[in-house]
Amino acid sequence: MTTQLEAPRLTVTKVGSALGAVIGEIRLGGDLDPGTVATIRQALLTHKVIFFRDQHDLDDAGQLAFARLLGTPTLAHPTSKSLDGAEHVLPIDADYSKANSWHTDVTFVDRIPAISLLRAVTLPPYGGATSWANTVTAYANLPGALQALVDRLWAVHSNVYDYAGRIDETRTGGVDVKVLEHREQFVSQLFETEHPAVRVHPETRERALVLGHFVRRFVGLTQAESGQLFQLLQNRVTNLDNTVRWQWQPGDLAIWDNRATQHYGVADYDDQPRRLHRITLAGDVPVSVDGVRSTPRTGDASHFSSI
Ligand SMILES: O=C(O)CCC(=O)C(=O)O
Ligand SMILES: [Fe+2]
Repeated sequence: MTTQLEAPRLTVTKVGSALGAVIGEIRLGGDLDPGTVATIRQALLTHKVIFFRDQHDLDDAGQLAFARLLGTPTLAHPTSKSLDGAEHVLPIDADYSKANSWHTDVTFVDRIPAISLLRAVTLPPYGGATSWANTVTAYANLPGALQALVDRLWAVHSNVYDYAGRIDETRTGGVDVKVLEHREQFVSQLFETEHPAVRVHPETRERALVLGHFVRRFVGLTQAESGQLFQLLQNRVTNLDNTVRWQWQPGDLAIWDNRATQHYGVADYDDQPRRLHRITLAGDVPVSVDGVRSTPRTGDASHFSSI
């Protein structure tokens, strides 16, 4: 299904029933007119992740200029290093880390980024797709009894999450020093935040599950109980029927609503180079269905993002 929208020639083509659309007939940059920007923004809210092909002229500066039309860029990351000389650009480089675990970006702070923009820079000859899942439909499709449970549930998110598998590799000498340095920097400052398990999206008013790999446990439950409940809910999010998978090509840019999705970088490209550049836009502090805002427990993220 392709829809012709008001802005001249812009096309929006769904790529799956759960989420995702390709926007065609557009050259991205900082010079788009307000009508086109509004159309892109509406497509993002509707489809949750939108894809643009053939943006071969887009560099870091162009990605940033376009990003500014959609919101206020955050620093690249609360703890990880940005690209040299580009404080808003986070390199996602397989040499340092692979995001092959389902997550929403930066949920360990109170001010979770609203939107992420990811641009292909270096792609492997095979593999390396990214998948996204819709956290609004995941909530909507829960039976009423489970909705009632999660509506009142809160979770502690932290940047010190579970990476035991990689530590094991370290013991046997299997991990590169660059990976270890990146990991140390990632956890160089501890952040812990309490978020509601369900947030009300500030623009669409839709209810969305707030989970992903930064969840440490649920408030009031033991670690073991938290693990079981987390798995039940997280399986609802990442069920394949609730996802879309994108095979990157040179010139691609993906934009996702980080308030309504999780994503996963598929690590099926062996040790070939893969690099993408990410910019995140500032987002609100989540609000629960009964109007209570998330609260930081440890760490101050005000340097990272304005609210
Ligand atoms: O490597 C990927 O495909 C996903 C990277 C990621 O998690 C991100 O850009 O936030
Ligand atoms: Fe991510």
